[in-house]
Amino acid sequence: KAIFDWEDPFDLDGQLTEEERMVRDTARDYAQENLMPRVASAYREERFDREIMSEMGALGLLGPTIPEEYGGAGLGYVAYGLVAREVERVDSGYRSAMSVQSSLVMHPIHAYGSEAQKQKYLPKLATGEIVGCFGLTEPDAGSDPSGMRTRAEKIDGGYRLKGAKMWITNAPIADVAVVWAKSAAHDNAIRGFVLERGTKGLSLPKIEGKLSLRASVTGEIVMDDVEVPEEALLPNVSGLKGPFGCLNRARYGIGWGTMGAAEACYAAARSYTLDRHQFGRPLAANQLIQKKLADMATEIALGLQLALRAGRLFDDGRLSPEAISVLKRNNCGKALDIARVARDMHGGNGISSEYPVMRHMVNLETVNTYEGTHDIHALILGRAITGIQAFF
Ligand code: TGC
Ligand code: FAD
Repeated sequence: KAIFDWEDPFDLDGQLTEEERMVRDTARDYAQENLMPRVASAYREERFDREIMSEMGALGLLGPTIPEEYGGAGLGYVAYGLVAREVERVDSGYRSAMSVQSSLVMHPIHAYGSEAQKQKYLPKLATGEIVGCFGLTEPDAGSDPSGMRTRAEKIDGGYRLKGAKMWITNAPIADVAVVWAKSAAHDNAIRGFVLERGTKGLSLPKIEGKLSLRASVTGEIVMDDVEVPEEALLPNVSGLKGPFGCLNRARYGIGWGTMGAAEACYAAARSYTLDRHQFGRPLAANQLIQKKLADMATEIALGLQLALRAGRLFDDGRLSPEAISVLKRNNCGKALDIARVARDMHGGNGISSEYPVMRHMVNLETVNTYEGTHDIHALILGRAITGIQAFF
């Protein structure tokens, strides 16, 4: 009979192209050899090592779907997802840094920017020479970004921006910020602007004291009458579909990434319960423990097949935003459940930083919230299924 592989029961590996496997192996080797040794102390100290961006850039892991002429690797979305999975197998915070740079900064510049903006920013973002962040959320506009207060007003030769963005991944280390604002000169439509660090009135302070995603740096974008030239405007998109076009890509990547975190928790729970003895036998010899492992294996296998199918549709131009909501919502929720159960299976050791499970668990609380909360994605799906808007 065919052999059951506890790590890959449905032969995901066999469904990948040779190029995709190569990208996956590059990301896995890098993440295990270079990120894993750093993560426990980075998490304890609430530290993000800036050089990680340059290291990822050197391996082609930043903006992998951006064409080679702009410094990207010109790969497909399955390859991008595989990178997210390998990086998040170590920590959701490292995947955050990577996916913000790729999907939320490089993508909008590539999709909506002028040729000059593409030439100026993309090659440096691809190598990690510069870091970007993405400002949509505000203190009073999270799930409902249409309620944003940030304003851009037309001035001679450019725009003046005023407002504040909150909970912004990478902001404190960012050289550039893609910021969304209502523009008076464009009928108050939401428009994108590329702001550069050092511009008068722009500050990017760090948010301290997070209990989740501590190996990722998060901050604010404060715009106190920031004046930018006309060339800072992203010319080729107007309205919420601009930021949402970026979120589609990041949410898709999270669908893969969260499965990496779930796989790490599943593997840790399996190995811990095989090694640890209570009542004279391994914990893994108990039916309750085996059921938990069986549930994890099942949800991970389903989640990965969903992610792969989504990636193939994305590469084919046939993945709807609502299907991305199914992927983001399911895989975040299931990964969070798996991490909570894996934490429990480690007993007291499960709360120690010597084991990865509690770190993954508290990280996934953020991942379940950002890029559209679990319930917001249910409402997006509810609207698509019934045709009835239930947000308000
Ligand atoms: P709605 O009326 O639905 O849409 C407004 C316009 O946008 C278009 N649109 C989309 N276009 C492309 N892709 C999508 N997914 C789209 N969703 C909507 C839509 O067609 C329409 O276009 P047009 O031309 O007709 O104007 O807008 P709404 O205000 O009713 O939206 C409601 C809702 C809940 C769907 C939306 O606001 C939402 O998704 N809220 C969640 C907010 C969110 O996800 N924020 C994420 C912030 S970034 C972040 O968290 C980064 S974390 C990164 C990390 O560290 O990894
Ligand atoms: P709220 O919108 O206030 O939601 C609070 C609760 O109410 C949630 O449970 C939500 O599901 C529920 N809720 C809201 N509306 C409804 C409704 N109509 N019906 C039922 N329930 C509802 N944003 C960026 O722009 N860029 C970034 O780089 C970024 N990085 C982040 C990094 C971290 C660590 C965190 C924590 C957040 C980040 N975010 C970023 C912000 C993130 O996208 C928002 O936190 C998220 O969209 C939720 O918004 P909120 O926090 O304002 O919650």
